[in-house]
Amino acid sequence: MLIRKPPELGYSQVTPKNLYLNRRRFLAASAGVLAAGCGIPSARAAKLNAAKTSFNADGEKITPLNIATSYNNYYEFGTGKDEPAKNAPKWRPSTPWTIRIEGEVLQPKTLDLDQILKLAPLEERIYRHRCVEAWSIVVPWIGFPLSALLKQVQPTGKAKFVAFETSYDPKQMLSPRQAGIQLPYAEGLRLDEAMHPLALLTVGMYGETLLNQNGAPVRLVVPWKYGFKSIKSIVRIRFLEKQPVTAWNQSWPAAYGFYSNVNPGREHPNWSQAEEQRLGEGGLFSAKIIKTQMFNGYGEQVAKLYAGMDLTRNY
Ligand SMILES: Nc1nc2c(c(=O)[nH]1)N[C@H]1C(S)=C(S)[C@@H](COP(=O)(O)O)O[C@H]1N2
Ligand SMILES: [Mo]
Repeated sequence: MLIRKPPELGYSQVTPKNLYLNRRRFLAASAGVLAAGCGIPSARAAKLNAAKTSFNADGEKITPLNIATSYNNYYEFGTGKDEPAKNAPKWRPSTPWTIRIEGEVLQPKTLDLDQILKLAPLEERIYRHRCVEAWSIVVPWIGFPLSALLKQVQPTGKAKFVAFETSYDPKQMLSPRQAGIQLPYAEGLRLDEAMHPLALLTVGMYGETLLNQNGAPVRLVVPWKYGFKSIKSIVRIRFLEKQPVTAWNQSWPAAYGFYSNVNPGREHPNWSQAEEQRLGEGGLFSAKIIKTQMFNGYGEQVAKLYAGMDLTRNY
């Protein structure tokens, strides 16, 4: 009989038992206790297995981990690209981490991470990630469709939008004045966008739990929209009848629309969106310039959400 050694097991052979075990390890790490005796404190990542599924950015190189974890935006921890990686690791996410889901729903709920992780199997998805500031990365995220969480509460017939909010601790984070945007950080999606299978509720990247600077312990990734829609460290979700106020839209509506679908044809007031710098390619400390794709290359999946809409007006 052929006996496979563990290292030969591919993603497709990861069993529900593996996922369960890794969930437990994930919870141990996120709860701030030392994980399985290996001395992994909560600010560090712990291993997280997931099955690789569809929707992967085909043929594109994955951005080196050190770039994706050290060059990004998390304004609560500083407005410079290197500041989240410097300042966020000191932050201690509250334990247990909970998400409150309320608003236009029949059954409001507060779920902790343990309950959330039981809702659906974890998947690894390699997504293109395009910041409105015209840099991009390709990241193997780990999570499951946001819809699996949203289905837990029954939206009323009035619910048309979903609003998301990041945790905010003024003692450990910048003030709104220092950050230049309203805090708590807020984002939103139309209900059908939020239910789209590409919208990922994300708990890990590169095979491990999220680091604080990337939005630990749980964030959104909405790959067909500019990066700022992918809100980090979520504590509250509200179903609403009206379009919610969102942080960047509120600070500069002419530049940052509610939809903010990646659109090379619609310029930011200060720069073109036709091209992007793909970080980590083209040599050390440089980047490859590539053409930006409509909907960040996910048009085949999402264009139908916007049928009949003028995307220059609804930017
Ligand atoms: N709470 C919060 N979420 C946030 C941000 C932020 O400042 N605060 N920045 C956004 C922006 S502009 C981008 S490009 C991504 C960058 O981080 P990532 O590379 O980990 O996705 O996070 C998004 N989510
Ligand atoms: Mo961004």
